Amino acid sequence: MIHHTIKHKVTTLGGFILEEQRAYPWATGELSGLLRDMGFSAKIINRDVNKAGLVDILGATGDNNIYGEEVKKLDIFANKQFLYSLQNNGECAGAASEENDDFISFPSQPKSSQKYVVCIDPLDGSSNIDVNVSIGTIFGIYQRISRGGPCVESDFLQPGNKLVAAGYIIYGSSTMFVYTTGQSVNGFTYDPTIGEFCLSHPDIKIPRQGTIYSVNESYKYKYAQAVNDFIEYCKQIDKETGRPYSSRYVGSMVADFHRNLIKGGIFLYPAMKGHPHGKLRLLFECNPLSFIVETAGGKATNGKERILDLVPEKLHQRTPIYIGSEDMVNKAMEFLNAKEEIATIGT
Ligand code: AHM
Ligand code: MG
Repeated sequence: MIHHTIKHKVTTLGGFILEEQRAYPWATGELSGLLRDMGFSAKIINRDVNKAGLVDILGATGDNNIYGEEVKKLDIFANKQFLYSLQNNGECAGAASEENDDFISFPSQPKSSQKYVVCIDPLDGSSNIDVNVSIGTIFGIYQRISRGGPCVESDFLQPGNKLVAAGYIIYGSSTMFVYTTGQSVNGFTYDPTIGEFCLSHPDIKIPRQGTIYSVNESYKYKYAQAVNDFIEYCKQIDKETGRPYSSRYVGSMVADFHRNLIKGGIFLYPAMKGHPHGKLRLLFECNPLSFIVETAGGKATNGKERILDLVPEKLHQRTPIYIGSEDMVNKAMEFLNAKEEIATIGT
């Protein structure tokens, strides 16, 4: 007879979500069900991302999304998969996706309270799909405001400080599911041999100060002088503060964010001439990651205000963002506050 020694306890994503729920005696399990479904969809997307080079799912569809950007087939697949799973979950009243013009209201189901709405970027970093570079999913969960019947737009136009949970999945050298309900940030690595996300990064805390800066420097000519001054600061030699910092920019926000969360660093996508609100979307990208970074002890601002306090006016609103280690974000703010021109850039 073969005896296998169990070396240590493995906590799966599903098990962890349940444990977290038990800590709140008043919890009804609806949020837990929603999070578990996100984990299930992540496994399906992971499967297809991994075989993207083998099947005809790879490549552009030729269509443009609502921003005029080319849509890759996997984006569409991921969008359909998450929306399908959310609709069938029964706890979700509706979803807004970066891939759809408008929000979707799910038909009400008997016996379900449909307390939540979800904002999702199903596959972020789409320009990296074809070239085997990390991509990700970002999601945020809110309690709906309207009661009963179909969702209304104001259910989705809530500031990030109202998020009840947020997370991301990174399809990288390994696949990870990282989420928070506002207490702690926990990361789970996918073990394909057992088909489970297993707790690998409990209670993630972002270092107060890091040594990485992430920005697309090729847009230097479009940034405000204050932004370029900060970038220059990152490159200066100064032993005491560990400068020059390392420049790391994947072009997939989830990947850049994840690395900086673990190692410490700052990611910035500033306002640019002609793009006064930058590129990244408040609801689908910036709010969920800001909720995560703050829970992990970091900071996120648009240059003036806390990202989580911004009240969205439209679903696809964009915002400049400075996100990461607290001291580094504060330093960037010092540069921005020193110059008035940031207020008028792009106008
Ligand atoms: P997407 O939603 O179309 O994938 O675009 C978002 C991505 C982010 O993941 C990334 O940080 C950024 O776009 C990179 O943009 P740029 O190529 O302008 O630096
Ligand atoms: Mg995106």
